[in-house]
Amino acid sequence: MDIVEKNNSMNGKRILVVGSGKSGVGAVELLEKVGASPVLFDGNEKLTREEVLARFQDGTGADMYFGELPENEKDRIDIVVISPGVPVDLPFLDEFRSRGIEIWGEVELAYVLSKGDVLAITGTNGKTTTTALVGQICSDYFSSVFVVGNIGTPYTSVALDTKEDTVTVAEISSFQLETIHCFHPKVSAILNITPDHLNRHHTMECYIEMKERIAENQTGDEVVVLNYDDPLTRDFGTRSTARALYFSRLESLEKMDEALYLAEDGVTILYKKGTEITPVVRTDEMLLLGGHNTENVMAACAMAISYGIPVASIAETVKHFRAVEHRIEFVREVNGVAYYNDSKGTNVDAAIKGIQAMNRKTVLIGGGYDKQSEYDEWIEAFDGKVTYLVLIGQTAEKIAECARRHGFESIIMAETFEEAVDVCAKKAQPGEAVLLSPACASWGMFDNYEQRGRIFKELVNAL
Ligand code: UMA
Repeated sequence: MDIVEKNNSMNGKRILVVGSGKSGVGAVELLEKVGASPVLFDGNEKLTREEVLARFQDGTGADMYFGELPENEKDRIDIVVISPGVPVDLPFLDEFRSRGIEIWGEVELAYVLSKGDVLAITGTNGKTTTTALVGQICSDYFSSVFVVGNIGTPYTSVALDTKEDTVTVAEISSFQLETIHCFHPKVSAILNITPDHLNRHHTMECYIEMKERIAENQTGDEVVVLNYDDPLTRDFGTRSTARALYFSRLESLEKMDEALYLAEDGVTILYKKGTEITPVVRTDEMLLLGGHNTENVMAACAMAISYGIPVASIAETVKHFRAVEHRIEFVREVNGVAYYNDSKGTNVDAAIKGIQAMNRKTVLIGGGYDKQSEYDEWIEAFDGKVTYLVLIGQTAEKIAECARRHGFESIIMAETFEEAVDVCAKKAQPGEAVLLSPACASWGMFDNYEQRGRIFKELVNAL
């Protein structure tokens, strides 16, 4: 089907869009542009037409219903397009199904109305970083690139701007994969699969099945990039219709015909094809830190190589690519000390990843709002790397007590955030790092973690 036919097939159709968030607004705007008659429905009865209208850049003539969808409206609908946050098993969707009406996701709608190739990424963790990186690699090499999906920009919002030579890089969640039909990436990736969103998908089997759908329309000459270190994604490679291209951070895959893995030096990412082995980039040249980011970079490189982008161009982008804001984000180097903003480390698990990612001695800023967490595992993860723990906020005393219980005594209490950054600058030696990764929410001192991270960067930039 070419784009004109696809557009025409929407023309004059009455399409129910469910959910009035970003995806719903994107879908309605797109449908109006292709001559369809969208009807917007949101289950939240508290919403008003004015409130929802304000979310549209150029207004909309769409009929809107909140809370309840009138029976007579149900009879007039040709297709239903749902937002990712809308569960597929809602009873009113079953009613449409029993009438033979198709339920599409917003991603499916965007896909059928788009041109060019799609590179799609899913996985439980690392999707956003990998998507942003693949997007940057593509933007540095091709002229027309869009980065869309779960990362925050609805795919529908760019669909009509795509051309035959456009590359659309899409972060696709399991929610979005539940409602695809034709969606067919040229190259796809599943980074890892660990339990998540089980309230929505009910069982782990269903969650895995949804993730695997990313490759269901791909053919044997197209590539699905898979993590060899994850038993679930490794297993999928033996069943997928697409050709599996594995990457591994933990094992040498030199016996495979084509794969990405680390060289014996532990830092050089290699790409092997046939008898040829090409060094792609060294992890110690990258601004992205941590084992999890090495995996994200390997996946991004594998996708880009499969899509025909030269290794030299990929390596150049990877070396300069900064983390997504507030996630172990490199800020700057001052007097030989590297400053990192991990304000997104709002809980113990995330903060453990933060300190584990540091490859040198670190002065660590922690503390904040008290969520009644226990900090033992975090302190244990310091692993001799933390030279000083600088504490702020409501939890400072509780964390200090916990640290002392674990034999960690190099604690400095700071009254203000400014004082904390100041003391870090004084204590950190050249060659060391300063890391803001507080293991606590920001409330009490800041509006949210974004504000905390931004103020940290301002203070660091003023040093
Ligand atoms: N709604 C209903 N009925 C329901 C459930 C929700 O009408 O049964 C309505 C709500 O009242 C609300 C609207 O749907 O008005 C919200 O729709 P949505 O939850 O799909 O949110 P969007 O604003 O459209 O954002 C979605 C993604 N949200 C979810 O998947 C929950 C965003 O991912 C994504 O960035 C955006 O589309 C653009 O593609 C966010 C997310 O949390 C970041 N994703 C999950 C994750 O990353 O873990 C999957």
